[in-house]
Parts: sequence; C-alpha cells; structure tokens
Amino acid sequence: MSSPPSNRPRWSGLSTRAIHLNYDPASEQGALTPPVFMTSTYAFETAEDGAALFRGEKEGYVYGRTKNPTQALLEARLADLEGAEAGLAVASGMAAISATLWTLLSAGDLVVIDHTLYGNSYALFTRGLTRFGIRVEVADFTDLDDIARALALRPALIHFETPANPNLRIVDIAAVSALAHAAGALVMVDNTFATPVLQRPIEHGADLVVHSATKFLGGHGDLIAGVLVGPKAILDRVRAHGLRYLTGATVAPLTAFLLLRGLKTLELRVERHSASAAAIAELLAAHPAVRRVGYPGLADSPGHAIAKRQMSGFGGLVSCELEGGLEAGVRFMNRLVLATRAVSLGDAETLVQHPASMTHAAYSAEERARHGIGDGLIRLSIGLENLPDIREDILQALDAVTVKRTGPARPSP
Ligand code: 4LM
Repeated sequence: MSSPPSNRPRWSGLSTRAIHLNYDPASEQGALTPPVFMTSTYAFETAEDGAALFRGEKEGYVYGRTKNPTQALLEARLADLEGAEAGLAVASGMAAISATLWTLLSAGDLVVIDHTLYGNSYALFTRGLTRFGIRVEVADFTDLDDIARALALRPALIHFETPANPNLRIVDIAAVSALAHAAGALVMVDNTFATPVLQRPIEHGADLVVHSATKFLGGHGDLIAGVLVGPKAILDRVRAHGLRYLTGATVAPLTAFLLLRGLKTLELRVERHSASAAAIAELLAAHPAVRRVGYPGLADSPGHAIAKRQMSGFGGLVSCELEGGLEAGVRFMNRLVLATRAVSLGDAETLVQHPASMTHAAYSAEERARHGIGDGLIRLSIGLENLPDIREDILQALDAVTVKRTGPARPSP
C-alpha cells in the first residue's frame, strides 16, 4: 500500500482523514477504493532478505498473522482519528484487550479496574488474569478517593470505560489519568461507546485506547474486530508478542476492508445516533412508566458536567429502568416491534437488551447489585432509522406496560 502522499495537506476534518489518509489512488492503478490484500504470506527477494525481515533489520511484510497492507492502512487511520502514534487492529474487542494485557503484565503485577465494564472484560480481569498470578483490584472510578486508595497499592495499569457499559456512567479521564500517572500506572481506556468522533481519551491524558470495532467503527453489524492505539513503542510490543504468539488473534483482510468502509461514514453515523439517542433519552425521562434514565446528555445526569468537558456529543446508547422493574422491562422489550432484541450496539438497527441476563451475566448477582447494574436495567442502542419511527415504537411499548390508573374516569369537559 502507498505511503502518505507527500503532495497532500494534512486535512483537519475527521471525516476527510477517515476517507483519504495514507492512500493515493495513483499508487494502485487509479483504484478509488484501496485494494484488499487477500494473502497469508509474502515473497522474500532473497533468503538474506527474509532473514533480515525476521531480525527486524528491514521493514516489510512477512506473514499475515502480524501485518497485512489492508490492515496497515486501517491502523494508520484509526491511530490518526484517536490522535495516537500507532494503531493495531485485531480479531475482536476482547482480543485487543487481552493481547495488550498479556503483553504488558506479568505474574505479581497489580491492575486496577473500574467496577462497571462490559461483562466479558470484567470476567477477563477478575476471573481470567487472576488465574495467572496477576492481582486485580476493583474500584469506583467516579470516586477519586476510592481511586487514590487503589492507586496506593501501586498498580502497573488501570482500565476503565467511559461512557461505561451498560449504565453510561461517566469517568473523568483527565483527573483519573493524572492520579494514575503520579502513581506510575499506565492508563487504558475503552472508548467503544464514544468513538473518536465524540471523545479522544489520549487528548485527556490516557496512554492506551481500546475499541470493540464490532460496534460503531464497523457500524453495520457485519463484522467482529478490535483496536488498540497508543505509543508506538508499546504497540510494537503488543504486535510482536500479544498478537504474534500470545493470542494469534489476527483481523481478517476482508474485515479490515469493511472497517475502512465503516470509517468513511463514522462521523455522519455517530452524529445521527447521538441526536436520536438524545431525543429518546428525553422521551423516556418524561414518561410515567420510566423510573430512571441513564444518558450523559441529560442535564441532571450525574456525569453530565464531566461528559460536557471531555465529549463533543453524548453517543447513541441509552439505559433505563421502568417503574415496574424487571417484569415491566421484559414486557417492554417483548412489545418492541422496530427495535431488535439483540446484544451489541452501534449498528444501523436499534437494538435492545437486558444487561443482567445478557451482556453482564458474567457478573455475579451480588457484584451487579454492588456495581449499579440493576436487574431491571434495559439498554437501548439507538439506530439510524428515522426518529419518528423509533419514537413511535418505544412509546407504544411503554404504553403497553404503563400501569393504568384505577378509579373514576375523568369527567369529560
Ligand atoms: C455488548 N460489547 O455490550 P468484541 N468493550 C466494550 C464492549 O461493549 C464490548 C467489548 C469490549 C457487547 C458485545 C455483545 C465496551 C462488547 C468486546 O465483542 O470482542 O468485539 O468486544 O453488547
């Protein structure tokens, strides 16, 4: 694949860079769309060349488990969008997190995590790493005193999500990063819910950013992939160890191509997801059947002031608890017609799921209760359908579960 065309300016617009960065059609016979390199291995000109590539004395492609030109273009664009030095694309979000942890941590090290994470991320830390002698401390990252307590234990790394899955809690990236750096810890942030369109954690002091690219980055519910971006020295190590032999979790060239395509419309899509989600959050907050709404864009939500500082919009996810609790929540989900009952998020389709029994089932019931993931919590990923249709679907399902008032009917005027 071509190197950055030297005669082009460095565009400032996020979509412009997502569409054009590091590719010049002239270098590929005029092809508008970058070719997909469907190859597993690469020819060495001479045996000596091959040996030099293996020793790392020569730059180039060797074998598709660690690098492919389609993947390299994707990685350059992802790093650029997040304001990072380097990027790495892998087979899933879980692969991005695990390849990083297996590379950076050793037995005896301590990691501090926020208590509200995607269920399998939480399981990887608390049930997976701990089997190999890595210690894990859970803290409340919205409470700086609790973080200070955990940082006094001298972790090698801290990890959190903001907005967090599933309840959209907001963590102050700048404040937490400053405390962690003072304690000598690396800061890793899962930016899946916000995407670089709305939030770039490295600008606020984070060292490493991971994504489930399965979600908004891909955007069409047709791929599984993950991303890590950060300093080149760390990314080189994760590629050479975490990807090459600790996980072998390579992204397929065709998946890298679909992600490059997804990035071209990322900004457009995220803006639409966010605008519709904000409207749905308002609608839910005003509805008598709804007890609580989780959406950082609501002026009275606990993380609103921090979210306004570190995000340029509030994203496409909304959570809520109904007055009738779990039972009403299940009836509400089953009544939806347009919205699809499914896990995952960031797709064109509006999706609805029940975290306690689905994405966060890896937490014990006691952990969920302690960590603010209520049994009645419902998570909506607001899609790209027209807002009046999404609205109508949600309203009809809410009306079906609204407890009808008993007593005499109001006299007609
Ligand atoms: C879901 N989430 O919530 P892969 N980080 C975050 C996530 O939400 C996820 C991953 C990592 C959901 C999947 C079913 C914040 C996943 C893991 O699924 O391995 O690409 O990403 O619905």
